[in-house]
This record gives sequence, structure tokens and C-alpha cells, in this order.
Amino acid sequence: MSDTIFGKIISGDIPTEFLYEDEHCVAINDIHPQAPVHVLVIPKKGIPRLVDATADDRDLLGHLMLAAGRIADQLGVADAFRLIVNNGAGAGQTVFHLHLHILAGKSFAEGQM
Ligand code: D5M
Repeated sequence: MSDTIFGKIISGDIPTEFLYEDEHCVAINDIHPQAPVHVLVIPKKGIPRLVDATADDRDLLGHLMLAAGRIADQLGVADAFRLIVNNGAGAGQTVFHLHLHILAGKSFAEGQM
């Protein structure tokens, strides 16, 4: 667990609806959605940034990718979604507990980030 807002959501200290939960991760709606579908996939283990993950986290990282695909499918956006990880404040990371953004439901023009 981490001492971040996501750590508190996972521990239940901040009650939040889980769209998905398994042994290793949860998914929640982003509080400031950037697209009609904006879901965060959050590992229960509190790794601050992607670069802080180690070889021990290999299975967990794979698990998060597979979970993101399943969640996108559940949400009906499996054919068109974007998966984003912000690593570090300079890249826009604001919560230092690793998470994947699933964005969908709008057009992502070719070449745009
Ligand atoms: O993304 C962190 C994201 O977390 C950002 O899009 C807002 C979202 N956020 C922050 N607090 C909450 C709560 N309480 N519920 C849901 N979503 C939240 P980053 O990649 O760190 O910029």
C-alpha cells in the first residue's frame, strides 16, 4: 500500500466504486475525465512510478496490461482505446502510485498524443 490517495482508495479509507477488482489491481473512474471513458487501473502494490518497478514486478506489470484489456472489453471499448502511464512530475504524474489510464470514447487524431 502507499500513502497516496490511491493507497487510501485501495485500503477502503476513501470509499470509491470499483469498476473492476481482482487479487492484484482495481479499476476506478478518473475524477477528472479527459475522455468519455477515463478509467484508472491501479495495482494494489504501491509502486511510485513505472521506473521504480523491478524485475520482481514483471508478472504484476503483465497482469495490469491484461486487466486493462479485459476492462476495456467490459466497458465496450475494446476496439478503440488508449493506454497511458505518466512517469514523473515532468510527464504530468500527480499521484505517485503507479496507474494506467484507459481513455476511450473520443477520436484520437493520428499523430496527436
Ligand atoms: O493521474 C492521476 C489521476 O488521478 C488524475 O487524472 C486525477 C485522478 N484522481 C485523483 N484523485 C482521484 C480520486 N480520488 N478518484 C479518482 N481519480 C482521481 P496522473 O497520471 O498521476 O496525472
